[in-house]
Amino acid sequence: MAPRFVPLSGYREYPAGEMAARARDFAREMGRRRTVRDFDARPVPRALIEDCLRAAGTAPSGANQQPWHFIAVSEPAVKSRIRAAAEAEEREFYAHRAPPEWLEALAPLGTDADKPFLEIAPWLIAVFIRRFERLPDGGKRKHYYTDESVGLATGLLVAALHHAGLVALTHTPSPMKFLNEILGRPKDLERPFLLLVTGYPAADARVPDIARKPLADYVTFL
Ligand code: IYR
Repeated sequence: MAPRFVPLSGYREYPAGEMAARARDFAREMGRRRTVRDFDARPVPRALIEDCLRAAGTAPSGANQQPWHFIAVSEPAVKSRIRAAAEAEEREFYAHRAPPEWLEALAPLGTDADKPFLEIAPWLIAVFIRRFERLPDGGKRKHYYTDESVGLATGLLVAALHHAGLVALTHTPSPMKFLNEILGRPKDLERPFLLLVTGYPAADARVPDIARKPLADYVTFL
C-alpha cells in the first residue's frame, strides 16, 4: 500500500521554562504512584475506565498494528471465577513452582497466594497480546513487536489510571491461560499479558516500604 501523509497537527512546543516545569511536574506526579493491593469496593464509572483505555490505545506499536485487547471486567461472577483460577495457580506457585531465589526476591512485597482484591476491586482489566490477526479467508497474519507494543500500551494505562486518581496493581498469575478460557479469547490469536486490578485504595491501605533507584543508578549519558 502506498504511504499517505498529513501535516503534524497535534504537536505543541512550549517555552523552555514551561517545558522544564512540565517535565519535572510529570516526573513528580508519576513518582507518587504506588502499586496497591488493598482495594476499596467503591464502584468506578465505566466512562472513567474507557477514557484511561483511550489513553492506552494511543501507544506506539509495531507497524501500527495495535496488537492489544483489553477486557474490562466489573461483573462479580466473572471476577469470582478469575479469583478462583488465579488463586489455584498461585497456590501452586508459592508452594511448589517458585524456586527459593524467586520467593526471596518477592519477600519484601509480602505477597502470598490469597488474592481477595480480584473480587473486591471494582475493575479487573485483562490485557491480551494479539499475536495474529484473523484474515477473511480464515488464515492468520502475524503482528510485529507485540510484547513491546502491549508493554507500552499497558504503561500508558497505568499512568492514565494514576492520573485519573485511581490505584492499580499489575498482577501476573502464572500461568495465565485460564484468562483465555474465562474471558473467551481465542488461544490461537491471543496470549494474556497481565491482569490490571484497579479502583480506589482501601481507607487503611498499606504499601511495602521499598524505594525507587536514583536516576544515576539506571541511566547513563554518553
Ligand atoms: N504472581 C505472584 C508472584 C509475584 C511475582 C512477582 I515478579 C511480583 O512482583 C509479585 C508477585 C503473585 O501475584 O503473588
